[in-house]
Amino acid sequence: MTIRPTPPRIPIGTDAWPDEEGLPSLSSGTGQNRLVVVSNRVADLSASSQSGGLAVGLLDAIQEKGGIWFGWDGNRDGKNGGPMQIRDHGSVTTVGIPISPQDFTEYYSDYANGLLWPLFHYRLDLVHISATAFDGYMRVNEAFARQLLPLLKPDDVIWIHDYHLIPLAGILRRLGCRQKIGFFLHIPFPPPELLSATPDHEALVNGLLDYDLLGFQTHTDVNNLKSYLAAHKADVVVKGGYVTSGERRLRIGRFPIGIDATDFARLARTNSPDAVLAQTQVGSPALQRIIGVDRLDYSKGLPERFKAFDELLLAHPELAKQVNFVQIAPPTRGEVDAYAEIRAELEQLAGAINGRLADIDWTPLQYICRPLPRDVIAPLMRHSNIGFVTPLRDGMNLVAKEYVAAQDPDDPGVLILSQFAGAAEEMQEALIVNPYDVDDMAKQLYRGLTMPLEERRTRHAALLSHVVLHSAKYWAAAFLSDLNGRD
Ligand code: GDG
Repeated sequence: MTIRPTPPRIPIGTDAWPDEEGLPSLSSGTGQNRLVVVSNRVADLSASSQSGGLAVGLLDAIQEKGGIWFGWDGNRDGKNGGPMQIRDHGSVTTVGIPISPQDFTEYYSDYANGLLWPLFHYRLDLVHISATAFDGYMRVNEAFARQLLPLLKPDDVIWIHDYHLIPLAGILRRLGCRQKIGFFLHIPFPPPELLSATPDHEALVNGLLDYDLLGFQTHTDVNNLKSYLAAHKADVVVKGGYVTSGERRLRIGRFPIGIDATDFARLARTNSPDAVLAQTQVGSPALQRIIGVDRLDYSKGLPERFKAFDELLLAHPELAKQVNFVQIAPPTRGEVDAYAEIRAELEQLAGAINGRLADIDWTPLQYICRPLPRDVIAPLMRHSNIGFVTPLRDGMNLVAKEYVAAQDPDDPGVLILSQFAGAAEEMQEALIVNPYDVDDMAKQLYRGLTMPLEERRTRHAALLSHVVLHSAKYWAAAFLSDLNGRD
């Protein structure tokens, strides 16, 4: 039987910062086996101080046992099967493999980001179907498997991450790999009727069934896979968290990812020169501030968010010069058309709002379309009255958790959170909104800006205790404990 680590009980109160001591040691669940993490991009450990929850949780886990982090080296002009970049960082070795320009286009741009990303975010309107893209996807997964295999030891535990690598376990098994292999999906898993919009749905789900443990962010995701199996796989038996498929028995579970809240709170309290400068530039301390921080992606609901802010100012003209909205949105995946389109739409909306309202001493919407350092973002979050987190669909959304961790418990801001973020399953004390309902989002913005201190404290205390206890470390320990318990 697998025993899940239990988070410690903590006192809940406005002045109590929950204590992480007492969390399960990773060794409680992972035995002495080496951990091999595989993700699309290999982690850049030299930049670990700037990294978020995913890297933190996984790094702790690999460092504890020793192991490998394996993935694409990030260059677009490599040669298939070319030399791997192997780097030792104490007990962790990173292995980066090259991919060719054709593979970059077919595997990464066209299939992973052009088909799977929109499909899994319920955006059938943005899905592009092409047979060459699927071939490229399978080809790169095969290349991952062939280059990983010689590096594996018999007792290794393998943890594969995300939608880029769904078929990897099946290919490894075909090549003779007998190690335990787990898979975690960071993004949503769609309902069966949406998934079946791709001709490859059966191949994708068969690929999932080659794992020993499948981890998802939410109950909704777990139930969507179960519904698919019930509708499309008559030979597969699902009972509780177990799935039997022929000779294979695997487990499906919900493992909501967390952050290192203690570290983020520390960052939020530091006043580095850049952080101070950023705060003075985004307005006088008397202004109330709304903040959004997202990769520039159509799944994040940014146009609706801008419109809600506009609506707030139309409904409450007295807020002129009293509030501003800072949206940080570093662009990603510029090579995919839909990303260029969302960028143009946001520039147009921001221009229209500022063109109508901005004055010499007030810029209502500051849309910052480039990355900022983490030690600038965290203090900005702390000094913002509203964390505005309204994706149209999101696997989890770590920004919601970071915003809560960054707050001063004695005078916290208010989190406004989309009902379609995975985080909403856990963070019901936020103001939960429908990200398509612009009018209601404007009303909730007003409610957040005028919320009494007592209510803010009560909501924040409940959110904070959850975010601290269900940390990145806890997430990794829970998954690996479950995977290791599989026979
Ligand atoms: C995927 C799933 C799931 C953002 N701008 C900057 C910056 N960030 C950081 C945030 C946060 C991270 O990036 C974004 O995390 P999210 O969870 O919001 O979203 P995705 O990148 O889409 O991640 C998501 C996640 O995987 C983990 O499983 O939660 O649902 O889509 O940490 O703070 N960081 C810096 N500069 C920026 O400008 N340094």
